[in-house]
Amino acid sequence: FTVNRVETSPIEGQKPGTSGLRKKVKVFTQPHYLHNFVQSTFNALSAENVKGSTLVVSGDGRYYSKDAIQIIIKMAAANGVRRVWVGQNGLLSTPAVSAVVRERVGADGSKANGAFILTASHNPGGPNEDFGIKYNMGNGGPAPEGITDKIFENTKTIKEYFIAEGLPDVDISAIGVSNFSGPDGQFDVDVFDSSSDYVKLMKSIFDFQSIQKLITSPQFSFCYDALHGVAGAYAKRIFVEELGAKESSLLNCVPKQEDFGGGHPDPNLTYAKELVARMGLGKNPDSNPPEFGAAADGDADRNMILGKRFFVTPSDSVAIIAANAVQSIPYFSSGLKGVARSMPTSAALDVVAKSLNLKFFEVPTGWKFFGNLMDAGLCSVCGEESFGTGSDHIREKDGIWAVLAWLSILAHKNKDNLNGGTLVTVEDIVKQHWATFGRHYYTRYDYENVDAGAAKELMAHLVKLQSSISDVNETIKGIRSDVANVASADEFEYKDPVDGSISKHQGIRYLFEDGSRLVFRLSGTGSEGATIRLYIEQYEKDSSKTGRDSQEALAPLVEVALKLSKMQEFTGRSAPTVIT
Ligand code: VG1
Ligand code: CO
Repeated sequence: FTVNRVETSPIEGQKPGTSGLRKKVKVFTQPHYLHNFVQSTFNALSAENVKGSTLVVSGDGRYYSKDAIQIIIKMAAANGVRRVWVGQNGLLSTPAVSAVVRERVGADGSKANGAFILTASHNPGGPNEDFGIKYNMGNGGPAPEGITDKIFENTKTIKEYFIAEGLPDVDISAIGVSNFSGPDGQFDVDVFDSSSDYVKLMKSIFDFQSIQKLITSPQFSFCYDALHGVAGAYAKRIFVEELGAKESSLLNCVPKQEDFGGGHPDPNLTYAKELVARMGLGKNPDSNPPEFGAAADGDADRNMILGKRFFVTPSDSVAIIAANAVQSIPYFSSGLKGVARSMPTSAALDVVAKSLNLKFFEVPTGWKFFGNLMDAGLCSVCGEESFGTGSDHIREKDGIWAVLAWLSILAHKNKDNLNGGTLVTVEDIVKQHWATFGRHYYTRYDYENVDAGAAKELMAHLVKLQSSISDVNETIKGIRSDVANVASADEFEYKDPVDGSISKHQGIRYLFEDGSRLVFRLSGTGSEGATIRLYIEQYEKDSSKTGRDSQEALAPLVEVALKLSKMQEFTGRSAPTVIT
């Protein structure tokens, strides 16, 4: 092939958000749109990560992925990349990409320098929905802000990009290496099995034998919903082939990835309706639900954990995993290096960290902030309230890992019960946790696709209020006299303890004297309008009061949040679009 230099000009709005660039497919398919972003990324990387490098390109298989992969292969070749690694059919879950970057060794001994992940994660897919792209570094984690800022700057000044001419489309459905030659010498495309590296890693972390004993025990029952996303392929390999789960325990695990069967591949109580009903919750609940249920999002980095008729909040989930990791998961048997959560995630993890005397970190929203801590050996387990949980085995959150972590805890707690004893259930584990550590009542209200100007005004209003805490407290007393006083209020700012970089404006916080919190943020993953996220949290230490319904327990704080922020006035919305 030869290298074609194509003249182009900047296209507005290519700023990567919380997790890469996400836009409607129609935006991505505009002339030069993807090309500009890919070239701007190559230009933001140091030369050794481009020339002669090894690049992973794959994703969750959503609409436009196959075209995008061919474009990126051709641009990689033209920019001097030595080899591109592609999961079969272009499929790799986000955690599997991270695992491949960190663990895979090519037949010629090569290791990956970085990856393009093609996904818009939990956003719907299809010709009228979302596509997305993000770049991950050689540690397997999302590019830090220093790099994403540079990419964005490059998109504003780009004049040219490079693309191979005479390089045929590569058949990504067949495993094997194709060789080509260009001006810089040889160029290879290596298509490999999408799940083997990931499965191998999981087997090195968990005790598959003891999980298998649990899953195949007649006392236990299991169900997993991939919401038609890329998790399906991994679920079949791991839960059915390795761990002996029944094929019928898999829901929506045959990928319909181009549009996820028309659904919204987000594992929460609103969008994972089928699983929720199967677990005996929500509308039309099944009468005989399984003991354990879980779901993933489109790219399989998120997880929702359910017990029989019981929902585990993600904030509790990470705390419970941290509290039980050393006893239940071989990978952690010599102890945890530390734990971390994103700022809006509840403080359930803080209480565990304190009691186990672990290092603890609070970072801004988005997985990229955990990577530095992990690379520096400061953090083993971390999580976000948005159904993200993971560990330092990779540098992305990991949906199937979280399920295996829960199965490990269940297997450990039930190791003597599987011959007819009484099963310790998911609900038992959570309630026991609350009894020991107290409960953080928690809920998140999302106002999706509101007018961007109105959302900004609401946020500005909340910042302005922070200048007088006594006025805020007076207002609150007028709304609800049974809510504690605000002790302090600010905008969250983070100084990375490893590289000293500072991230400002990471969410508006109101911190109450009794430990309650209200947090307001604008989403950085949407592709249309603005999404306001309101996070509400209240701590209850008294174990006789930890069994309440969370919406009921939080009602006073919710009322304060909505009135203080003038939510309806600014947005015209009387109710959120999603409550988790
Ligand atoms: C959301 C979540 C955040 C998560 C991010 C990416 O971001 O709140 O916790 O890390 O999605 O998850 P935002 O900016 O919309 O609140 V995923 O599964 O979309 O990669
Ligand atoms: Co995701």
